[in-house]
Amino acid sequence: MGFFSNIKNLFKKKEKEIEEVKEELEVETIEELKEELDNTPSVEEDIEEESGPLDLDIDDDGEDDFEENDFSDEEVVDEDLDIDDDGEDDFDKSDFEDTVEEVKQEEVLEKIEKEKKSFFGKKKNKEKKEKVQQTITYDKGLEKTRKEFVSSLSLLGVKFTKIDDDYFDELEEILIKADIGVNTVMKFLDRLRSRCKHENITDTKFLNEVIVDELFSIYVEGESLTDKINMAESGPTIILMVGVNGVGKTTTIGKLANKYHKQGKKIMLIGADTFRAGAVPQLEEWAKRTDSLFYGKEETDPSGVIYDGLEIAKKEGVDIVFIDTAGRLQNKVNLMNELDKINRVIGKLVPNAPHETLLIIDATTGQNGISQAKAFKEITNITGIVLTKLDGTAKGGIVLAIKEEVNIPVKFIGLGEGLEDLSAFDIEDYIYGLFKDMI
Ligand SMILES: Nc1nc2c(ncn2[C@@H]2O[C@H](COP(=O)(O)OP(=O)(O)OP(=O)(O)O)[C@@H](O)[C@H]2O)c(=O)[nH]1
Ligand SMILES: [Mg+2]
Repeated sequence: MGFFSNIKNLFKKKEKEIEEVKEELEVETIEELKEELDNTPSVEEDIEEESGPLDLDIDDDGEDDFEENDFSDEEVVDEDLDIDDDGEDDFDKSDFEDTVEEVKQEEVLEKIEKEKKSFFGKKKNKEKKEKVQQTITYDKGLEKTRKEFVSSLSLLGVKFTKIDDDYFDELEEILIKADIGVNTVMKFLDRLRSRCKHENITDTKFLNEVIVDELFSIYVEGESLTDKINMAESGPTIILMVGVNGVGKTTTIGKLANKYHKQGKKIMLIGADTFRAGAVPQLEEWAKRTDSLFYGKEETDPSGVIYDGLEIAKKEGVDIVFIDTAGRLQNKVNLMNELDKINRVIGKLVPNAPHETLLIIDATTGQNGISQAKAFKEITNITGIVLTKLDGTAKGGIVLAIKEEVNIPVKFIGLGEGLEDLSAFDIEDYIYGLFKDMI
């Protein structure tokens, strides 16, 4: 049995979540739902708006770091709850006052309980909405790949009723066309063949679910499902963005700045693409749109710009710094030297930084993107990949090829040009987005 032997349940769960939120927001179509959700503030923004600023410390570990004294600190602590503890029944005025205090204290505790419940209720509901928002972003963004994939596979199912070598040959072609990568496809077909044999599957109409299941067992094999961003324990988190020109580095920085700004983080963007004319003002524009601090300079040494920028970031108490670099790979040695120098400067100013070096890959470039990933991996320590423009390609299978051939986690995917069109990579939503019409 593969990893997602319960793939049907996964799909049902996703559909139920979508239906529930659609009902709650009283919208009919997925398009309306997407619009509605894109305009909804994040959990933190919303709760802060309603209850005044709370130090809720909802961080990226997804856990509720909830503390009682997050609520009504003053009411609880400032009350002088001087209940005497001699244990005797000497009733006098001060005892009566004590009883009043006890009642008061109970009321306060009750109030805290209530607020806590309503807070968690709201937070849970919000989280559900955010989850659904992500699912439908994937749904829309992977539409092209899905349509191509599903229609090819249905045609194949019509053409062949029995599984034979010709069937496998045509299946191989379809998978390679989706840019899953030759090695991955070969490995996958071997597993599929052996599973058909073992489970005695001969009819193609039973195969769709097995195909989905096996494809994703390849992805998740031996790996944890989440690919979180490594945040600094103290001081600023430094995220370096690299990649060849035009892949979407600057746009992705804008989207990430928006995402983290909405979570209440103080963001700074450093424009160290000193090479291409217009690159620095382009990033500055994103800084304005996302309320981020900005530092950048054109036609100078990128390491110097980063040095000055990081000094400011430290002084200003910035939480996350994104550094935009120039995308040039004409000369591997030059690029390697430059990235080495950049890394040295960053490490000197902020120990253990950069905390992430994200390589941006344009999904529409297919196998070329895989070669870029391999080349960059040799040059510098890439900690994650952002796969952009998945909305513009029918080759969404590239996620699997990256996993198989490069073995660097895909951390985010770009699914459109807008500020909200970026999602943390989520294998379940990815499967759903690719195959929901097939199961
Ligand atoms: N459809 C779509 N377009 C995207 C996505 N990400 C970026 N783009 C577009 O890709 C183009 C290039 O994006 P940039 O962010 O300027 O790319 P860059 O890597 O910074 O480019 P250089 O600075 O020239 O190296 C822009 O038109 C973006 O709007 C995406 O996820 N989907
Ligand atoms: Mg750029």
